[in-house]
Amino acid sequence: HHFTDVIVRAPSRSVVNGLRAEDRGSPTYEGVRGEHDAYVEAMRSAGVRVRNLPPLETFPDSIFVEDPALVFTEGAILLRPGAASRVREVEEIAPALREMFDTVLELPVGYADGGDVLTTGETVMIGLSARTDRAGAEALQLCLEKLGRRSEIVATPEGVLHFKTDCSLLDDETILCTNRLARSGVFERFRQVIIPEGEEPAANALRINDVVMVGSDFPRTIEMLDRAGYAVVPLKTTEIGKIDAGLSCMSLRW
Ligand code: CIR
Repeated sequence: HHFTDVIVRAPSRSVVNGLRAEDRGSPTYEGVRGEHDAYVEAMRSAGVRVRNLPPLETFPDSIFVEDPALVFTEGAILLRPGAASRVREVEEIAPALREMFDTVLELPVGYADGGDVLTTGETVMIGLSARTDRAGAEALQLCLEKLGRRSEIVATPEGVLHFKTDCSLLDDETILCTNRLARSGVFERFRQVIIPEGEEPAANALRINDVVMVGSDFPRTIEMLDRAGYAVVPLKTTEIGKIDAGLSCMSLRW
């Protein structure tokens, strides 16, 4: 798939209060902003148009636009995030999506975070997690059907925030993923590139057109992908990593 457009949202000062499963210290606003700026620059260099939405002080995690919505060339879907503090991010992003897409569907029931959704060439994989429940996943399958997309419901490993925390698509046949997710068998029909032990957060990489963006804190993953022939763009994710985020979380892409 060739991407032409992305949506991002600038971090708010409140980002220092972003949700985290385990407290390893808060990120700094300046640090997050630096990582976000570099990300936007890398997106532009990869050849996509970037729509940069304004920061929202009320929503510390709103920089992670991947979670309240899903986008496809065929249309967008407004989701229902599984964290109480993030539910109303949906109404904040809805106007931009209605402006940019003719078709905007709404998840009617249940909960689903975009971070749990991996779009591959053939199917859309929806991972059940603490944020995405079965009711939400099944309702999402009906929305996806309306957009002409096949989908399947899969499991996210215990203790992992989102399905995509542990995987990303390198190309239509190839998945980059952690060993713990590979072991579950969900990617049997793909070629699998396994993250080196100890660099698990590197699994949330992001392929945009000819490049693969990877967290710069993960040298062994970078070297592995480099050797495999991918054009790797290392980006700093140290600060957003403190609030459980990675590279895919900061954009919606189509
Ligand atoms: C949260 O817990 O919702 C945020 N602190 C991190 C969201 C990461 N988003 C993603 O993986 N798509």
